Amino acid sequence: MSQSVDIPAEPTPFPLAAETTALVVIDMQRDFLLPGGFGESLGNDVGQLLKVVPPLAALIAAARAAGVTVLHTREGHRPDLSDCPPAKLSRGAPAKRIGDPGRYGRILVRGEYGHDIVDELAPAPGEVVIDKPGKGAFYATELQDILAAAGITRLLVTGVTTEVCVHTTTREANDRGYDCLVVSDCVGSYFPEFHRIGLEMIKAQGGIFGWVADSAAVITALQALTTTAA
Ligand code: TIU
Repeated sequence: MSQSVDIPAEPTPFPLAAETTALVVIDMQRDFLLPGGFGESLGNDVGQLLKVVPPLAALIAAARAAGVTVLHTREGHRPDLSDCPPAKLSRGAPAKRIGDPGRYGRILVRGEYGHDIVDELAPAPGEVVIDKPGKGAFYATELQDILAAAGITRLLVTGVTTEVCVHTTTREANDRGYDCLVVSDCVGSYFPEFHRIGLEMIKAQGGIFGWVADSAAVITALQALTTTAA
């Protein structure tokens, strides 16, 4: 039987076992985090997202040490934009649209520098990277098949942005039967109020979408797993 350690979380403790858990790192892409990318083109203060990087780097390192699967996602589209719905392309009045040339290449286009993950959180060799056209990581991707093949039923959810891709992915996962813990300081939003309320919404009503804990609590549990497995 696999070793399990409880993470003190809200609304209840969250049992953590390396074999059945994946750390999902959502869309920590240059286009969302760096000045001149898609996030800024939407009128957002990208500085709000950069503070997620140091705690998330520490969490990823702890997960790898404990043998927890680490998965990354990237939001983006084919170069011909055939997988980008017209409604997504035309929504709002951004300074630049998806597919336009930006400071880091064509915005949110696969293969471009800006579409890729920031250097500090680069996937390790062998870690799965899911390319997704939507906000949720399950829609039009192979994520569910990959998790099922690996026997993973519990997700530690991190990345950006709290109320958009993190929430959509957590809701998609919850409806598919996964237990999700959202790591509060490893998710971020351009809007601090949406971030705060977004976390409240996850754990409300007895954990309607899942659990919430900070990275210190999760890392302590990961380290306990690492120690007992050694
Ligand atoms: N705009 C915004 O808050 N988010 C996105 O467009 N994508 C993700 O959240 N990844």
